[in-house]
Amino acid sequence: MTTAAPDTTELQRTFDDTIAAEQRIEPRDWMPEGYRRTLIRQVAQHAHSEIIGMQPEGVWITRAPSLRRKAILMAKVQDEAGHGLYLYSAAETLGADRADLTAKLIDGAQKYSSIFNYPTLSYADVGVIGWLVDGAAICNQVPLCRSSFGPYARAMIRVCKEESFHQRQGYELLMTMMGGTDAQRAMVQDAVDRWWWPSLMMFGPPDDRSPNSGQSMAWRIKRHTNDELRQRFVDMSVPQAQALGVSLPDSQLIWNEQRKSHDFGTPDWAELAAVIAGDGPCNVERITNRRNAHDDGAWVREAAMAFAARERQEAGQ
Ligand code: FAQ
Repeated sequence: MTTAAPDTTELQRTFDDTIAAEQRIEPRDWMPEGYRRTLIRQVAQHAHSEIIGMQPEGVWITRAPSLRRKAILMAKVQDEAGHGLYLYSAAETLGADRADLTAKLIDGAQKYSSIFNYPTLSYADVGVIGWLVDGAAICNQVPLCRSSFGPYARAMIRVCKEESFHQRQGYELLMTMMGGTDAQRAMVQDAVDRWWWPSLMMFGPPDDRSPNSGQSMAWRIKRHTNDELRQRFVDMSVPQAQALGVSLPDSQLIWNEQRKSHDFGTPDWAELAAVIAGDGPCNVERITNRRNAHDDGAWVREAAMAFAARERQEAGQ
């Protein structure tokens, strides 16, 4: 018996109508190969970012200044692991293989966010990562809760709830330090000076150099362009910096009454390109740590596979 080849014109029309009606594409629905590839690329990069993103703050767990700070930081870093796992699961619903994604991260075939290639030099960095890096992540990810692919959008809802806790803990830590000694205030300002520009770069290249934005917006995977979200982040951060009592390291940052937004300087796009290409201050360290952790965990994966095989065998008997 032969089955008729599916009519892709009809399938494409149903897909386009679903997107136009602001409904969700689900894993079993037909989707164009480009849509599937784009999502696997973005969701995998996002998952890798969460997993690599555990490292800059993770190194401070043993050096946290109090039991309370240690408990908060441990919870936050564990949350990032959880986010990575939801996102790898979302990528699996698109047909990606988890082991293959991990191999691509370790081999450098897939990217992760540039921001995690900068060093954390003092405990104030933990606060500034919470405030600025999680703040930027929220700004980027809240619109992704309306992304057209169901599992990604649903994962984002939970991720964003947890990221807001992360942002608040960072801000609260900075508030505490700003109410402390001159040396503590100087640590906070130094951390802000180092993390401000890399945080702006998290949103990606400017729109006229963002090859993926147009198609991703048309497919409603992305809901805003990189520059729109960067602007939103700057506008959100300026009053927070004022309340905190820190200055942002940008001499061109000024309120524009006409645009009802802040004008700001241009991030160093050459630096972003270099960090993405592997030449950031900590790229080698981050990937080496990830590779070692993967190798060290080989026996756990083998044991889990052997256990699952035995359970299957026993269930079949
Ligand atoms: N870093 O054409 P576009 C977090 C790449 S999670 C590295 O504009 P697109 C939580 C881009 O992939 C942070 N690569 O690309 C946390 C593309 O390369 P490709 C991660 C970057 O996809 C907090 C090329 O440049 N968040 O922080 C970067 O339309 C604290 C051209 O760019 C997400 O992944 C970059 N910054 O827009 C954890 C959110 N920017 O693949 C621990 C989801 C661009 O063509 C502690 N992702 N590239 O070879 C997105 O929203 C988008 O993928 C963008 C990039 C906006 C990142």
